[in-house]
This record gives sequence, C-alpha cells and structure tokens, in this order.
Amino acid sequence: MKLYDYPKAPNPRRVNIFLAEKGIEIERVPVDLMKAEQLKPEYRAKNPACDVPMLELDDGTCISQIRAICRYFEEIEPSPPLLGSTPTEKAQCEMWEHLASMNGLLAIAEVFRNTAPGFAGRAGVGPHSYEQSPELAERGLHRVSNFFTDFDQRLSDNDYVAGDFYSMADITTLVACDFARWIKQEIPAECSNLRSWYDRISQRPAVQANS
Ligand SMILES: N[C@@H](CCC(=O)N[C@@H](CS)C(=O)NCC(=O)O)C(=O)O
Repeated sequence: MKLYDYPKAPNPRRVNIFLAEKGIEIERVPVDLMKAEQLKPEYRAKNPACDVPMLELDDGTCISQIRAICRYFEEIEPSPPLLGSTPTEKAQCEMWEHLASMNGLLAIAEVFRNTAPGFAGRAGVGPHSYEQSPELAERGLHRVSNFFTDFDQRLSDNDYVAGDFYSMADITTLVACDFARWIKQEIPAECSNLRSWYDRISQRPAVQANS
C-alpha cells in the first residue's frame, strides 16, 4: 500500500494523525502541491479528484477522500477504534466529523483559497478552475467564527467532540483549529471549553508527531 501525501496541508494531516493513533506505518509517495503535481496526468489517472491524500492498495485500487481512506484502515485495523464502537457512537462520530469538515475546515478553506494570491484561478480543490470570490471569503470569516462558538458549546458538556470517546471527529476539529491560523484566526479567548479541549488533544503523541 502507498499513501500519496503532502504532510504540510491540513487534509493529509488528518489521515496522518489517524494512522499514527493506530500505529500503522505505510509507504508515502510525496505529491508536491506547490508544483501542482496533483494535476499531472499520471496522478489524475489514479485520482480524478486531483487531491491528496490518496491511498493505493497493492492490487492497484485507488481510494481518495479522507472518510473513505479512514474507513478502510478502521476495517483492517479496528484497534484502537477511531470511528466509534457502537452503532450510536459510529453515528455520532460521523455526524460530528462531517460538521467539523463542513463548518470548520471548509469554511477556513473558503477564506484562504478566495484570498491567497497563489490561488487565483484555483479557488476550488480539484480538476476544475474557479475564480476567487471576495464575497465567499467574507462570508467564510463569519462561518469560522460560528464554528468556534458552536464547537465550544458542544464541548461544554462533552469530553470529546463526538461524546465521551476520542475519535476522528476530534482529529478533524483539531486540524481545523490549526488550519484557522493560516487565515490569522484562532480559538477566541471566550471559547474556554474549546480551548481546554484543544490543549488536551494537542498533547497526544500522534498529534505531536504530526505537527
Ligand atoms: N474532500 C477531500 C479534501 C482533500 C483536500 O482538500 N486536499 C487538499 C490539500 S489540504 C488538496 O489536495 N488540494 C489540491 C489543490 O489545491 O489543488 C478529502 O476528504 O480527502
């Protein structure tokens, strides 16, 4: 198996923390996003979504999209469980991981990709070209602010994002909090629940090893 990776970017980091938590070692193939290697024909033939990370199995099957990649590893290496253990936990994990992706990571990406000069004409991830939109960037900033307050509320009576167990929902939320620095945002001082959760989760060895 090979993991096509660009560890400096937030989305590959989610899988790298996930694998470190499970103690899985895997061959990495670097895909340099700064050189647009994700758009090259050889890579596009394996992953039409033109993004990283991407997992290539020994039989040549290619799996992109983080949820699919993590699902695969959870099935082949169930311990420790990172996508929940019971039907309820699994649903809670999926629900909160989805919310952290949509309202955290994607809101931050909306600001970053619609303002950074290097992303002119590349405001969306993937094979298609999109022009930058200042309105989307402005709206994105409001969304990021709401992400912080909503997740602070969630953590006011839960030890972890999905409930009382550590999961992929925590990994995605932590990566979103760090990614927010790329747009000069950080967890507001008044979000004390989110802040103390962040301090606790960022001490985990798997997170430290991928910081
Ligand atoms: N929805 C994708 C998101 C992956 C993604 O956005 N990856 C970024 C790096 S953080 C990427 O490959 N960007 C390529 C580009 O900017 O063209 C997933 O779940 O895997």
